[in-house]
Amino acid sequence: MLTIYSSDHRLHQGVELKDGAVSESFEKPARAEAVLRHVKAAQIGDVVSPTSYERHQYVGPHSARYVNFLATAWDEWKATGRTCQALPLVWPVRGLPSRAMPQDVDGQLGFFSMDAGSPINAGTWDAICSSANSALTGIDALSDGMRAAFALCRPPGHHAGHEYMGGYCYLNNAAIAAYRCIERGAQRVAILDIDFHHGNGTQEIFYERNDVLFVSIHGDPSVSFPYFSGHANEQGAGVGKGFNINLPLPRGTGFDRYETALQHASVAIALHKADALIVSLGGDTFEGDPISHFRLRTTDFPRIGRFLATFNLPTLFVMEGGYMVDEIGNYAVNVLLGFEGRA
Ligand code: SP5
Ligand code: ZN
Repeated sequence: MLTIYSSDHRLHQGVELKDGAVSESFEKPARAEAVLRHVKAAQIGDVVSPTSYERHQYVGPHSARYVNFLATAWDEWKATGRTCQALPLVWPVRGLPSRAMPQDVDGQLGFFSMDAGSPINAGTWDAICSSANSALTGIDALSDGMRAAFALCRPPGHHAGHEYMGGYCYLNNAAIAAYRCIERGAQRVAILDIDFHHGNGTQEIFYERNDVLFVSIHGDPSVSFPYFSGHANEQGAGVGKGFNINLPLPRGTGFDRYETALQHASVAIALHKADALIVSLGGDTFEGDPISHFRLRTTDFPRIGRFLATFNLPTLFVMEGGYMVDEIGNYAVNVLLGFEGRA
């Protein structure tokens, strides 16, 4: 299996509001470095750098004005005289009348975000481009005939919507890869999201489409981030009705219940007759994750990988969350080893 990784992710180091104080984000560079270490130790295959792609490859899943905002926000913020990270402070919630894009960066930060979890600093744009380019390079490898690839993306992507960042995400790497997959000739694509959190951004981007099936197994949004997306009754709209499947699970979910959800997902994926599978792979389903509450154990991860291999599809794994830094590489790579029949 090919792994795509760029050290550019280190250019992005964010802050997060935690228990009322600004501190280092759970989503930090050491995460990707831990995963890379485990990839190398497990000899999972070659590690290559992403190819460069033009910015227009991000447009479609995202709006042009949102991509432009991401590219220019730091300079605009700096021009106001500030050197700290850029964070939103006001959002166009229901009840406020205007949906017009504000002209200054403080307003735009709120306009283009769902939460304050995605700060922007000097290196953010380069890091998020390399992350998206890793997913694009992976899907191109599949389109060229490779069976499987692992895009070791950081920052993650699945909370990023058509026109918003949030939940540590900026560009939706999995969605950008799915668009590219169709551009390269696929008729149908399935995206399976097994990060602990609901992939609200991916859901939004494909909600009205019947060629991209989105299936997500995640913590019940009534008690888990992102709270406002991920319920079972969100099933797609228009021709996309039935092509969005949410499988929310309660606090404390262990492998028994998780496996039942995986089986449910696999029936839907088989029926879709997809040409390729994209897996949004989060390690935050692990029992020790500091911000999540499933109870999967180390030995459960190879079982997930073995299960995914039975779909018999060209498969791109895209790294999403997972915050127990020392262990995250372990479970991500255990899924890949299980997929390859080596664990
Ligand atoms: C990609 C991804 O996994 N994003 C997750 C974003 C979660 N952001 C909200 C974090 C809130 C953590 N609060 C939990 C406190 C537990 N002590
Ligand atoms: Zn997550």
